[in-house]
Amino acid sequence: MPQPLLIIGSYLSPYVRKALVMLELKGVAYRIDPIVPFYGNDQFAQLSPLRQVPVLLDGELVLNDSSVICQYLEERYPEPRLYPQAIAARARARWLEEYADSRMGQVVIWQLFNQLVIGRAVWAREPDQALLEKTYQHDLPEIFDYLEAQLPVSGAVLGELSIADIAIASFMRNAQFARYQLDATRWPKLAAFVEATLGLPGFAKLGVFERVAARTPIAQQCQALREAGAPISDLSYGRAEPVRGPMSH
Ligand SMILES: N[C@@H](CCC(=O)N[C@@H](CS)C(=O)NCC(=O)O)C(=O)O
Repeated sequence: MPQPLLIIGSYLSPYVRKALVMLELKGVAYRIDPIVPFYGNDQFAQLSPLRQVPVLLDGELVLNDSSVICQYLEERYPEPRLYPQAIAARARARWLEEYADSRMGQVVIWQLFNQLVIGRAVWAREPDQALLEKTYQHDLPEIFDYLEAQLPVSGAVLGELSIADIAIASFMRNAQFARYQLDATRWPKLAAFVEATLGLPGFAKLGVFERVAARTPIAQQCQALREAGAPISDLSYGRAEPVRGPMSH
């Protein structure tokens, strides 16, 4: 019998979330090895030369990078379509995904979520208050202004649900985990978009496991997630102590 796909990476990573939402929406069976970033063992480093999650294993195939993985899932499981059919809209979707991965990755993940959550939990490091101030006052509003200008009054950013919505909403979810309150009077379209997109069944199902991961100490997460019904793999590429990868801040 063919092995189900394996995703390596934590439920709390927005890059992992992109791939999981694709799998959920397409109804593809998978297993997950929910290692927290930095906790990959030597075998993980061989699969992921940048020591980053997600990694997708499909039989002998090893894929890195969430965008590569999402594109692969789209081509391997075309239904329902999650990249727009029209060439121009498809290119716009890829740009919005890239904007989320790069700029939202830098600000929402490194400058907010990692400062407030990962820095403390993994490295026992206190947040950089000057950086947080710049993030709240300048960098996040600049991102939200841009997204507000891209969004329609309601519905998906490009009219039909696509990788663009999945990517943007995946990063906004981490802002929520960093307890960021989005001002719905200043960014009404973005606030409505976040609520509607994160309420979709794919995101909502994952939300249950995200909350378990968020409240459980790292060493106990696998067990807690298994008990909560997550499709945890038998084998893990995890290790007990964190180690920085070549791309780490
Ligand atoms: N371009 C990569 C970025 C993935 C990424 O930055 N993952 C983070 C977790 S949110 C990670 O593994 N960080 C560990 C590190 O950079 O050392 C992708 O799209 O998959």
